[in-house]
Amino acid sequence: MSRSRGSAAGGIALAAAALLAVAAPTSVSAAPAPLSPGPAPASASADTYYAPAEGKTGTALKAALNDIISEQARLSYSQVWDALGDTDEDPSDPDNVILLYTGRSQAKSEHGGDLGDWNREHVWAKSHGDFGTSTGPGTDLHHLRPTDVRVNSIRGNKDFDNGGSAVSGAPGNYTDGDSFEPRDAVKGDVARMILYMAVRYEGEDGFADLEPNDRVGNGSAPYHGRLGVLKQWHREDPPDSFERNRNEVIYNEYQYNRNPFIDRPEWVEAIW
Ligand SMILES: [Ca+2]
Ligand SMILES: [Ca+2]
Ligand SMILES: [Ca+2]
Repeated sequence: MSRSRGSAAGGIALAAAALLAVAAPTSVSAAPAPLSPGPAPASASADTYYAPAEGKTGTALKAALNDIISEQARLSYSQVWDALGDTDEDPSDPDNVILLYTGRSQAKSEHGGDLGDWNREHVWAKSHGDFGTSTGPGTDLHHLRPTDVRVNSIRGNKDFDNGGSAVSGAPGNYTDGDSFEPRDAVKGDVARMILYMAVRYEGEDGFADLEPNDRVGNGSAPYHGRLGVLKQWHREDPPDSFERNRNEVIYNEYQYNRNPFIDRPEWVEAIW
């Protein structure tokens, strides 16, 4: 059992604990490693982090990873704006972020709700389990990305699958009435974000048990599809330096937890 989850705590106590975690992140028991200089992909620190999960597979692995990654600080939804400026910073322009679906590099300051702005995309659609934008899964940086306002709206709460018509203004993205296909360069990112959410949220802390399935049209059920396609995308688009860097930034500076499927891609097949 994770030390951050007291069984006697009620909703108010949990909310207070969440606020405390944000206000004083150094109190998180899993002390983050200092920010390492330069690009630092999955490293020795990640190996130590996963020690309790080593050698496990299937549901035992999933349970061990849930315990590990549930030790985290939690942000408010308003804190997510600045955090995304760090996690998704354009490596060649520190004033910009890279948008998930379009790949556009855009000023960090141009966020908001107007056409042409970037906003906060919930890759695990927040209606799938109805977690909204209160502190919890709705503010978990591991599945939040900057996206073009219009493309975010087109994606809506659709499940992920191959196929459909080209999305104008977002080359390589496709959509139809029940699904969305992101561009090739972020297909694996999307898959690993969905699978992170499935392991992190197991029906505790008052939030739904999020799980992948092999369907589209899941609507408001706490499921996200399609698993078979996501696994294929995970294989075809392995973690790159941008994705590994954002995992490090979230771990070192914001939440102090990691996405296991970026660090250990083989664990997707070991669980699903
Ligand atoms: Ca479809
Ligand atoms: Ca990628
Ligand atoms: Ca789950």
